[in-house]
Amino acid sequence: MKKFLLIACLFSTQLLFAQETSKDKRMEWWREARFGMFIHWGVYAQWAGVYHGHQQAHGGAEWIMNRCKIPVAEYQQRAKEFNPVKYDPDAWVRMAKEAGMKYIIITSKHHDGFALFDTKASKWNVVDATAYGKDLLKPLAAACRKYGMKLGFYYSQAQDWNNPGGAVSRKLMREGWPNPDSAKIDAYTLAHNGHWDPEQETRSFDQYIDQVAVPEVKDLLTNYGDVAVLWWDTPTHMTDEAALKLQALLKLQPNIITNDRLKRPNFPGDTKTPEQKIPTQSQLDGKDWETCMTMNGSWGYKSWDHKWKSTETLIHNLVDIASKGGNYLLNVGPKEDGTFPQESIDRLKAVGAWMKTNHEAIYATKASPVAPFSWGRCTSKEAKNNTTLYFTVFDWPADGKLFVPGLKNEIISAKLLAGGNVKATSANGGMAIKVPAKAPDVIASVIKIEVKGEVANVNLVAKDKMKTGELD
Ligand code: FHN
Repeated sequence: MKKFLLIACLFSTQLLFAQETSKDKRMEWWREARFGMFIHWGVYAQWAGVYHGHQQAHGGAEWIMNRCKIPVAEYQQRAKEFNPVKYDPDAWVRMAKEAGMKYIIITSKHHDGFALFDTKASKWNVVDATAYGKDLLKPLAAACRKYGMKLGFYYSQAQDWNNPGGAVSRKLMREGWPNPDSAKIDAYTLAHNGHWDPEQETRSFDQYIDQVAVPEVKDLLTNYGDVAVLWWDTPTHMTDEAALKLQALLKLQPNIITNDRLKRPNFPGDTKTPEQKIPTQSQLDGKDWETCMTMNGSWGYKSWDHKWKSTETLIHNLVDIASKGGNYLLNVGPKEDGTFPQESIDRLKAVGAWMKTNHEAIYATKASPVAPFSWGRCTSKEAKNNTTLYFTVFDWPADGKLFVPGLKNEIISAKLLAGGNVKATSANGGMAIKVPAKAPDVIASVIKIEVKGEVANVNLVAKDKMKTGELD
């Protein structure tokens, strides 16, 4: 008996090891990528955050149908005019590539249920329901193949406000516009699981899963070549049964990576997904993670949101995330006509210019092994028994002096990625770096330092839990 248990134990350990190894293989490109583009696009771009002259009071513009309680027929009527004649997927992919991004995740279907692709599962798709009448994802997949860009699909598996039976996260009327019938509408949504239109309830959730979500995900995983990522979102009312049906489809793409939003907590997927925030050092537990973030305050295009993050913030975020071993999935919300907002284009270009000089400090790096310090961030790479450390300086020192406490490895070389040498010496139980008076880049300058041997990682403990999706 003892012998049997030992063999069973050995076998299961080996199985676990094999699973982990194959996960490592699948995750290889993703762990090296560090930077991707999120795209939130759909017919909601037609409203751009304005309903009958009212600025949507809360939430991203992609939520306008729910927040403003737009009736199904009215929403679909306007969608008939959706005609993004300036859509140029080749240009989109080039912009992502030039920004230094290695993958794109696009909303194939957001919570309004509108499919950006051709499907027989529902008429609520770009081919059947809009003036445009053509699959939007096919040419994007072709452009991604052309430029060696990985492509992943976001799919709202549970929430669907147009396909009957889809779940709804209940929001109050006042979060949309000051509708005089607010009290009546809120009472209705309370009694109807968040739904505001009887059209949404002519089918059960299980029927919706079987008749819409499952066949649509099957279409996505069959008709677009390699799909790098399936990005689930908001597991509102998800059941194990539904999650298992969707998960089973993933075998159509054996190398696919999935996130942790299919159903909580028992379908953890491959990646954690902190939203609009960068985890603190104490929340890191060795699991793969990706921060998704908007460039202004909205995922979908919102004409009146002008709170754009500065290029400096975006670059610092990217570096901060890489220094903690995560990926940055930065969002663009294209306009109704298919173009990117100019503010997004400008920022992508500026980040790309920085990446041109400094990408080495981002791609294929590992988290910082040294204790956090105030003047910047560190990423690392191991090579031939030695370690390369990249110190990205956010606050260039007026006196030309930087200090890394605790780093005692013998120093092999030190230089600036922008060109030019710096002097690094071991001193006072750490490493002292003497830099030129002027920063090569006012936003962030990278010092590359090679040291002998491994650098012991002092940042391993996860004391706090990482918070991920916003609505779960
Ligand atoms: O409700 C969505 C939201 O519109 C957006 O798609 C984000 C992106 O992570 N996810 C949900 C909120 O967690």
